[in-house]
Amino acid sequence: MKSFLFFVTALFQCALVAGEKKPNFVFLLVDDLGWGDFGCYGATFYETPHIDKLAKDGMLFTNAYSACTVCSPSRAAILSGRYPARLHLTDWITGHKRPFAKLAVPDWKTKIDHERVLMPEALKEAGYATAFFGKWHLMPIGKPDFKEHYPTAHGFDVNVGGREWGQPKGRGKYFSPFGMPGLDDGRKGDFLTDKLTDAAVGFLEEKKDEPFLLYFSYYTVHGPIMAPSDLVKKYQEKAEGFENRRNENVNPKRAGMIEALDNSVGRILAKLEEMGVAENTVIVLTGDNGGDSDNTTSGLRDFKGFSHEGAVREPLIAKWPRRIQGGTTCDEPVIGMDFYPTFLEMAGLPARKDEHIDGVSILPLLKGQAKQLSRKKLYWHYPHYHRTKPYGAIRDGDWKLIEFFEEGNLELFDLKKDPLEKKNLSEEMPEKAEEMLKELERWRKLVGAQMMTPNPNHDPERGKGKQRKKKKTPK
Ligand SMILES: [Ca+2]
Repeated sequence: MKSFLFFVTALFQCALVAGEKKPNFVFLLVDDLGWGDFGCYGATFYETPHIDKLAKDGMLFTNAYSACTVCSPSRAAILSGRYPARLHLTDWITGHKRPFAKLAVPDWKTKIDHERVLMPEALKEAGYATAFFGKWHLMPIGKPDFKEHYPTAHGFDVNVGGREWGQPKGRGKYFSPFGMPGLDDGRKGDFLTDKLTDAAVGFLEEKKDEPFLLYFSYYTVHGPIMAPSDLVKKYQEKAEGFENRRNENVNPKRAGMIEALDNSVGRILAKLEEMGVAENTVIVLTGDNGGDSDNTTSGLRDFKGFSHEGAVREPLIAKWPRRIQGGTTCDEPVIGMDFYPTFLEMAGLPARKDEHIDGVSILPLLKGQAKQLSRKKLYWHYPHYHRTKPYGAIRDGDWKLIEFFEEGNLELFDLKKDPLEKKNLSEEMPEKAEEMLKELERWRKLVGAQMMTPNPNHDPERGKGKQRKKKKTPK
């Protein structure tokens, strides 16, 4: 009955916008993308002309966030419009094991389940063709029933490359053979980003008449850091004599990976133009967590797996001709859960607030109708050990508070005056810190966040380092 009512409402909404064709969506999600990885975000060693052009034709965000500092939770948040804490999917699948640490990790979910209507399912219901390319990483490792967990079980008509892997693990890693579902292995030397782009362009060529969601979830620039030899050579030469004034990452292989990504974006944009659908296509480009080293974040503190800005602040660029004014910048904080309601509103579809409960449509920002959202607070919840110790965080306006769960110690930063989080103000401003901590605790209760518990096996000596023994099983 519920779905029937939704269907009727959807029909009504469609009638309202009759005559206006629904926009297509191209969602480009880059793995381990640092805040400083593109020219339009300050990179000078890496070259990203197509992405820079995309920013020139669209809106660039300076305070866009991923919902987590690691892969799987951020991806689940984008697809569901819900905080990882609410989903109980709070770590990369399958997470680090720290059996002797002070706190025990809660019993979290290692998959995105079927309880919710995800963004691709909502668009599919409304007549969209939906296709997934690249990294999925939202299912248990080592389970045989892949069909139950693949992107095709979650609203995508097509899956090219998505499986349980968090990085390319085929025999050639980023080079053929890839060992990925739906992706032909091509020829020796073929590069994964290029091959996935071939498949994405192939999908576009078939979709002239119906609206589509092309969800391109790049494996790049996650390790292993590998790039085509001509690109590596180009950046080896560039590195000689390069004056590294901004402490940029000058790894020629990583630079080559970024250029291959940029070429991929360029090919997709060119195909949309060639097909005559660019005018009616929304393009969004962002990342799932910070870069994997401290020189990929344009100076922001820390990087992937830590608890500071470099782990969660992401490039975000959105283009939609005639609706988003080109060359504009937005400083309002936005987060991964926001894409789902934003896409629905762009498509003239009714909001599904029971689903994307933690996201808000950022369409008013994109259209230049508003400089700010009414939502002022963002939250993070990471009851796990990684490069960071377990923590929770809240951003409220320009203020950010981090709570470390082991000792309960707090860090308070004024991001406007101190964007690099150098000065912890928690002792100087205990009342502000306390007020924000109360709000963080209130939110955790609201979303049913899973909390850590004292670990009965805690052993301070053995709990210090990594506890995993190297497996001897051949692979
Ligand atoms: Ca990632």
